Amino acid sequence: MAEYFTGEISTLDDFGKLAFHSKHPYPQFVIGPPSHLHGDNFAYRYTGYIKIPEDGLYTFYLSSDDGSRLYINDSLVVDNDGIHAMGEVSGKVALRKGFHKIKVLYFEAKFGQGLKAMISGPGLKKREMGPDILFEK
Ligand SMILES: [Ca+2]
Repeated sequence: MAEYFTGEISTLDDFGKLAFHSKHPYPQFVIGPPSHLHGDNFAYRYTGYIKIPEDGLYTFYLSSDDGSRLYINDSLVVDNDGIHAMGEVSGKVALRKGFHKIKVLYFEAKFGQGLKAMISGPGLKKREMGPDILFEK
């Protein structure tokens, strides 16, 4: 599930200042419509659950232009906040096999835009998180 927001911010700390626009049933962390309506000054909040295949230490990666953050079970794991060109930041967390809450925040200020969210760990080679391991409930 993705919630789409509009407004001008330069850090995800100010996410609360954005205006809610609409909800979309995106099955993964992608920049989709209706961002084409605005081009600049928009943001997404993606929420759902990730299925972890076995107990172990997992690495999450966010590449974004501009800022992004990833939370697992409401704890910040990857912080790639701020206005910047595409660049990857990662973070590690120990997880049990099964379903865990996942949330990604993303904003685009001006010029180029992009977002890529990946995972690696026991049973998972580094790969984009897709609809086979992401669930709405
Ligand atoms: Ca940008």
